[in-house]
Amino acid sequence: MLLENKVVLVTGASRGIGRATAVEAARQGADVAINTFRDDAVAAEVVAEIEALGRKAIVFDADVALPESAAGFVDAAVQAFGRVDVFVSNAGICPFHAFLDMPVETLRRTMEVNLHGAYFMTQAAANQMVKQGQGGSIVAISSISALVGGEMQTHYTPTKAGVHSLMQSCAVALGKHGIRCNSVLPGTIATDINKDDLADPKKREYMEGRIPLGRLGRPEDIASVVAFLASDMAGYMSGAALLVDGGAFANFQ
Ligand code: NAD
Ligand code: RM4
Repeated sequence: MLLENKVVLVTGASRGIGRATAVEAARQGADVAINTFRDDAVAAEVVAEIEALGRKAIVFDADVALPESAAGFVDAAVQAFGRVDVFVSNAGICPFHAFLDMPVETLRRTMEVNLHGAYFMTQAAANQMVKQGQGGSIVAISSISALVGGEMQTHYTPTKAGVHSLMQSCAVALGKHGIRCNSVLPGTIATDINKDDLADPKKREYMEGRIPLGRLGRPEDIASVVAFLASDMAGYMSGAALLVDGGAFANFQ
């Protein structure tokens, strides 16, 4: 029980890594506030999964790209559970597209959801933690894409480098309040975000072949690392980045 009786907030928690993280937090003893965006039926499933583990959950539907969503999510969590101990910034999009004809709107939306959304949400959660005066833990889902480029990801990789950089600066800004800030850099995890991209058997085989552990990641592979970083077991970690990629990044030569 790494997170016994803690209150954990997760953005983009209806699917993929966010959903697995919310459920893992409950398995580790936390009550969980999940942010979702226009995904009501699936959100209800996540709540049911958390309640089946004997913990409480609330859903807050909002677009993380809007600054007002952040205070709304934190307020809803505080109203339901009284405080915020852990905040996980996970919501993200990656509409794969070539560089030379990248539509302005695709670039803008990707930046606003992935980077501005992480900023607004982290700021709101941090303000609540500072008000409580007992520290806290913030974990952002960055990516291996913070370290390497992607032909169809020129709009996306800068947001993931940005999210990691945000955690580093927040670690500096919030250390005096006992708030730890870290990022997790997943490799390729099979979720809806890359379902179409990996539907091409050649691409999938190529990606799997590059991973020393021989398989794509699962959302649970990331959720367990987030739970560790969120917990007191990682009490002296701040400003760090954990690469969770089955060895893919190391496999160059
Ligand atoms: P996913 O598509 O399965 O899940 C994304 C979640 O974010 C969904 O629940 C979706 O509803 C939510 N979301 C999307 N836009 C939102 C918005 N504007 N406001 C609120 N919620 C919103 O994808 P995933 O793979 O689980 O991605 C989660 C995070 O992990 C993303 O930040 C992504 O960049 C990162 N990541 C994924 C991989 C991977 O290979 N899957 C690798 C590295 C990093
Ligand atoms: C990740 C990483 C994965 C890709 C997803 C969409 O950050 O680049 O390989 O599938 O994004």
